Amino acid sequence: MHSKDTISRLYRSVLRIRRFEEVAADIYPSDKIKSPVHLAIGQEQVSVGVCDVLEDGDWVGGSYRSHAMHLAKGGTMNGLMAEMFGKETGCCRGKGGSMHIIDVGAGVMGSSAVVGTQIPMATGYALAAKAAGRGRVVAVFFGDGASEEGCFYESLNFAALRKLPILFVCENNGYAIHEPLAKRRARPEGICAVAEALGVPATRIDDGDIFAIRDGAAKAVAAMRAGQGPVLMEACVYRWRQHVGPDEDYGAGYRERVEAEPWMAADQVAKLAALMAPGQCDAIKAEIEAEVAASVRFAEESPIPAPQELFSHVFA
Ligand SMILES: Cc1ncc(C[n+]2csc(CCOP(=O)(O)OP(=O)(O)O)c2C)c(N)n1
Ligand SMILES: [Mg+2]
Repeated sequence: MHSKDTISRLYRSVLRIRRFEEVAADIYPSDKIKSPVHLAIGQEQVSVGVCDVLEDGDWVGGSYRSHAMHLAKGGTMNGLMAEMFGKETGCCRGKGGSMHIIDVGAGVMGSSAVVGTQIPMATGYALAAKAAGRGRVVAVFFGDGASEEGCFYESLNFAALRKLPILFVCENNGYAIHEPLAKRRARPEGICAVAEALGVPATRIDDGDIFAIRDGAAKAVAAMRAGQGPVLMEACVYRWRQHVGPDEDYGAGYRERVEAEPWMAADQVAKLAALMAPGQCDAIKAEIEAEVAASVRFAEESPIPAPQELFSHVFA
């Protein structure tokens, strides 16, 4: 059983991400958002469940599909919306856009558009965290497709060998762009077995349940803080929208809407809402609508970066 506080905190966080992305999707055709968008609508609970058990000094890293991770870890909506608009007030001063989110103050080490590259980078952060000896941990989010990159194996092996405090979170939505797992792996259900073979204990949550994700992460993080080394969590979820872009794509020829329906029926936003008092839900909804609307105004009213900004915060 989870406390009322936990339920309302999780509800607020998943709904906040859902509404941010729905509004961003509505704005997208206007061309005000200056980068491609990869939406996590339907998958928000993975970031929310994991980040719920992280602390301020812990780090997260992710892929191009990382709005949820940023907001769940404590990033501001203003900073993220302005970043998507390419504005100076964005969390990367307009240089990163939707796919390259860095927010050091919120513990977001970065997100990367090159599939899988966040995994070795996060492993390096975990090595640094272990050397610093302050009990900090790292969670790295990546897709099922990324688990087929060579650097996934290298990183897991190194993390297991050095007992690094890193939670590898595989967000398995069953597809790499349009290619289903069964066309890519001889053993589509073998991601955890691969991790175990490399010495990384692994758990699979096959129904996208936010409480199972949160509790699994809590157990893993406690073990990591106690020096027991890395853990892999495979969380099965479903991407409701296109791989990239604001729309649904059930007519695109690679999947049918009927496949999505059980996942939509098990929507975690609705599930959490049903566990709360109606008045409390309405109050949270109203606050979130106001926050999203304010972030759009903030992004619209913010200046575009001055040309000289091109030369700040770059190595060469
Ligand atoms: C190294 C590399 N190879 C290929 C691509 C093209 N690409 C972009 S997203 C993607 C699919 C990745 O799927 P997955 O890891 O499951 O993440 P999801 O998009 O489902 O969240 C591919 C192949 C890329 N960006 N980088
Ligand atoms: Mg995928």
